[in-house]
Amino acid sequence: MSVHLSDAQKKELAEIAKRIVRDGRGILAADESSGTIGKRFDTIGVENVEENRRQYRSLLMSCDQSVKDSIGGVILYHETLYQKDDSGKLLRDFLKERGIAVGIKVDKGVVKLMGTKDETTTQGLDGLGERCAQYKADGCDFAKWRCVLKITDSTPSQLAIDENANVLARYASICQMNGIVPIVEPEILPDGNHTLEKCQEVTEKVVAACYKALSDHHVYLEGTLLKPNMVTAGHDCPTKYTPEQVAMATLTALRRTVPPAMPGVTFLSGGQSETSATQHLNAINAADVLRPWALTFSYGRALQASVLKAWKGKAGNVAAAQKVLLHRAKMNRLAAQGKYNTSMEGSGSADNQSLHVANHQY
Ligand code: 5MM
Repeated sequence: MSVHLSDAQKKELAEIAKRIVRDGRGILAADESSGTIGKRFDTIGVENVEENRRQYRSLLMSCDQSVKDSIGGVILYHETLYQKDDSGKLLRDFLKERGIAVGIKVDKGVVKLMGTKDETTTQGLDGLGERCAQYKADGCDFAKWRCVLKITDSTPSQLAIDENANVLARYASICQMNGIVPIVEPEILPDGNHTLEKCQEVTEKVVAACYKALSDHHVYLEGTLLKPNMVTAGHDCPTKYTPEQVAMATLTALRRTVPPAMPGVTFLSGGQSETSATQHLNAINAADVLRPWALTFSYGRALQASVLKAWKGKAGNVAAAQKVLLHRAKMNRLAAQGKYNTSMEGSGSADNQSLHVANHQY
């Protein structure tokens, strides 16, 4: 007997996806695995132990109610889904109360592809159906799976493009069968000295391959979100491009490859500074071209860098750090509506330091 999503299942998936990106809302990617959050904590001298991770994630989740106007979903790491604040309240319940969708990172990291120049695929399919069913029962609405591709003279190889597209599609189909909206994240790393044009060409190839695979796997596009890189020049490219050039290259690549049935593009920040990530998002939404999807943010570093700096691991700084989070979330919501201007930053804490981590794959 063939397996299909019922109309009710499709309706539920489409509603979750639309709800996350409605009216300029975006996603807080707080799903750093324990190794990755350790790198973030290193920058503020905080020890990477479970208690500090709990304190930090409590700060993020218990932010003022008004955060719901800017954040439609938060992606959690497994550990956080079951953590409680000091009063014994589950952190995920803060999100539920605010009407914010609960997301979960379900991939298990990257592994090398034999015979390639350090290229990778992402693992985690074994037992994914059971894990998704449990996450759904535990209140999750959506999931995230990240694949990584690299630009060099000889990469991404066709093998890496095809393999990563297929594993993303397989993951997406398993999520949907369990009532979970999959975020499809094929990240092309910004490492290298390649031009904006080269990144556009590779992004088009990679995203087109993803949509071919999603179609082959009968994934219901209305019940998915895409989390791509913006099209930017390589980190070491000597030519600098304006936000408008980045916006047009990004929109051109997406308009050529992403079906309008897919409701929302939720960009990763990829090591851009907080202010660049916001400026680029604004330029994308201010461009005078047809944009059939919501174009918003799913930032990790670009929403948290100045929050971490304000917190520094001290209980007395929690309220100040939460204000910083609210501010960054609001700036990005405005950018997702094309209404942001750098003068809105005030004398606040926006960070214009690059957040680039070489070969960011962990
Ligand atoms: C690319 O990383 C994702 C978006 O973060 P940025 O906006 O900082 O680029 C992020 O969600 C990432 O996938 C998580 O931090 C999980 O990473 P690890 O490497 O711990 O799986």
